[in-house]
Amino acid sequence: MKDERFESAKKIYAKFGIDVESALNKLKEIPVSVHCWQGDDVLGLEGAKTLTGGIQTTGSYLGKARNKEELFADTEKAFSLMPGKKRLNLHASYAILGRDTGKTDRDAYEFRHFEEWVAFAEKLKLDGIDFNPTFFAHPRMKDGLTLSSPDEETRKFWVRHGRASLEIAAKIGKAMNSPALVNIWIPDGYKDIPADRLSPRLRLKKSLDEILDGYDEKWVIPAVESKVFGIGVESYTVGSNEFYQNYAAQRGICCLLDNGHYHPTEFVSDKIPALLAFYDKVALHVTRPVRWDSDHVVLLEDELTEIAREIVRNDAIDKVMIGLDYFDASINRIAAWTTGQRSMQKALLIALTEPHAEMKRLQDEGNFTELMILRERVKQLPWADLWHEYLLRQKKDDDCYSEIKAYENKILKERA
Ligand code: RNT
Ligand code: ZN
Repeated sequence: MKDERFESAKKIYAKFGIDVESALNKLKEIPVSVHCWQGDDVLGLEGAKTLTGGIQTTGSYLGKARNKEELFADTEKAFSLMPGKKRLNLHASYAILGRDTGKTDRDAYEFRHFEEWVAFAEKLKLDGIDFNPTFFAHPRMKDGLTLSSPDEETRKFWVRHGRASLEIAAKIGKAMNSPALVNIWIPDGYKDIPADRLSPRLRLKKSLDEILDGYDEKWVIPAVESKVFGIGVESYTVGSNEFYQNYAAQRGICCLLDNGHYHPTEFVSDKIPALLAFYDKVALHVTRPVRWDSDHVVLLEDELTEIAREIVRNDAIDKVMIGLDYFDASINRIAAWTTGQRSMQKALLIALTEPHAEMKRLQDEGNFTELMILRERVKQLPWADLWHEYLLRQKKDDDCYSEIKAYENKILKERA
């Protein structure tokens, strides 16, 4: 029997010239790279007890994953509740070291330390794995610095980590038959007014050159992620927006935009088309900053929808690599994971079912009155009926709470 909600919505959309079947088919093929680090408050599998490097999780909801078995189980549960095509976004700190525990440091990690993750991603039939070197929460940070450190031993250690990460990622990309995005984010900066702003940036530039000296271009897509400030490094960030955009342009690599990493009146939705004018690819960390880079769970809000619109209406679905980056420890982590991924999908669905060509035409004709009226009418379109149908087809329940609560009662509560 045909679903009445969907059939009625289809007719309404048709009046706006929108083919909803084609939109639903596109939506399920847009890969979203889901971060592994929501499951354990970004602690990783190396035994870290605290998070350092200007980022922080807050909250102590029960059931945090404490080892690989728990993290695999929780990730699998969360992924089972997420519709659409998914990739896994891994950090190097999630290495599974086994017998190398305590012996092998980050500068000597190898592909084999991540093979279990590859098997896991294959088991879940994921689209691919993305990989992040981990330049934080580690004793080899010196005075809060890594790749920009004036201490040559420190700087070199982190260069080796970056190089090892690119090698690991190339093997992961090949094993998954899908190139891995390798995102470089470093916490380097100063709490108070620096005496020298240039030298750290020149050292970072040199370190990046050393890391990127010869990598597997077929299986690896390197990216750099800028930031405005972090906790404890409020006055100065070495890897600023201008620094990385120029670096990426010069080196022909990719910029990663995290929408928590700019001044509050700046919008990543506006930065995407600015970069698309110059770059073949743009990577995203989609998050929700509340007053600062707080990494709250992504919800369906105006800026999220605007980000999705810039991807869809610029025909950039194959150019913009969508990744999620948030970590809330104050609520059920599986619910946090699932809600953020579903919000991203909802925003994409909304963007896929708007009459962009018509609206662009009105803009070019200078018909701003009709554009305004159309834009407001488009807001009334019944996208929720399409979402309902999409979830039916994806065999997911809109109300995922009871399933998450059952998992919490059965599995998470036991982790006292
Ligand atoms: C930090 C950056 C970075 C991290 C992850 C864990 O501000 O956003 O991307 O959140 O790599
Ligand atoms: Zn980020």
